[in-house]
Amino acid sequence: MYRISLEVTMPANLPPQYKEAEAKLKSAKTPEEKIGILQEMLAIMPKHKGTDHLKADLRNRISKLEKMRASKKTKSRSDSRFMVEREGAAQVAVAGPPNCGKSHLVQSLSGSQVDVADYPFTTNLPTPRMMDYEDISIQIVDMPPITLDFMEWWQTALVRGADLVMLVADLSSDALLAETRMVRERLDSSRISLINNPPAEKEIGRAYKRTLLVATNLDSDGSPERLKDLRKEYDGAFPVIAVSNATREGIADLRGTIFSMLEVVRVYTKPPGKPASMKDPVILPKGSTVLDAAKQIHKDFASKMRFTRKWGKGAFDGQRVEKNHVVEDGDILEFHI
Ligand SMILES: Nc1nc2c(ncn2[C@@H]2O[C@H](COP(=O)(O)OP(=O)(O)OP(=O)(O)O)[C@@H](O)[C@H]2O)c(=O)[nH]1
Ligand SMILES: [Mg+2]
Repeated sequence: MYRISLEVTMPANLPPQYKEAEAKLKSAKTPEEKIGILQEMLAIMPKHKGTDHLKADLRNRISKLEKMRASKKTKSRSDSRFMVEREGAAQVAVAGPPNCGKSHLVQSLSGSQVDVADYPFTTNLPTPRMMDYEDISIQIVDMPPITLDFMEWWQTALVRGADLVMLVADLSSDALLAETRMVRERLDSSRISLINNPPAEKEIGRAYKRTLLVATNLDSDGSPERLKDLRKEYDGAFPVIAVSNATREGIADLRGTIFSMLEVVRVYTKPPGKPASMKDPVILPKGSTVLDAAKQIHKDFASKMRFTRKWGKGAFDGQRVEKNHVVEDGDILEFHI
């Protein structure tokens, strides 16, 4: 039987949100719930030397809880239903009010079946599906609806950890503006801001998540007027894309928008003198360098690298590039070690 201590000595300068999270931790029951709260506490912690010790302690407790989860597989099976293992190039969380077409949208994007029904709260567990985009795949995670008084603890953790949020609004609903505000308000009370560009000053412990607003039911009566209202409220705040899950209008464009909003680049590698492997590119954040790409392939690679040749944008074929050269989507790199 493992016992995890919940007591920690606190440096004096921790924000009040930390205390709140710590209080929640005391009443948390499952390891998954505790891991979620500990991760939140780590995010809240100010970054300075005085908190190094406490951070290490939190990480240690997270890893003990994770081990505990792994060793108690049968017992924790019901709880592991709430955890989503990341897969593919990125993870997108789907948030929205009840019955707005979230699951149908995930089905349209992924081509695989999801529970869709004409009543609220059809989805009650995280449901990951893979969406193909050109030569990569992106994980889209369907979730239960969010209302002012309904959001599970694990939904907060999932949104916080996602690379992008798809906020879904229903163009067949007269209440779409109020519903969308409600979802944002609920997330906001869990210290999650849906944004397009990160603010200059960030609040400690608050997650700022890039968001794409997807309006479903473009095929419904009155959708043009409601879309106009939605754009009026959100243009400039988030990109707004309208789709129909019934006619599939807008779905192909949405795939491209999701990829571009992830702000990642795909880099391919080739051994000297051989053709490049155009499968399974390395996925890196935009602005990454040749050195970042090398590090991702192998930790020894970066230190042993003598020089690199590149095929791609902004270089002639096979041009030697420096370690700090910024790579572009589609570049092929040939590392010489
Ligand atoms: N005509 C039309 N119907 C849609 C569209 N999107 C969703 N629907 C229908 O709306 C109903 C609700 O869709 P779901 O995808 O289950 O909604 P949800 O947001 O996942 O609902 P919860 O999981 O209960 O929150 C279903 O009957 C869908 O077929 C659309 O773009 N056009
Ligand atoms: Mg659903």
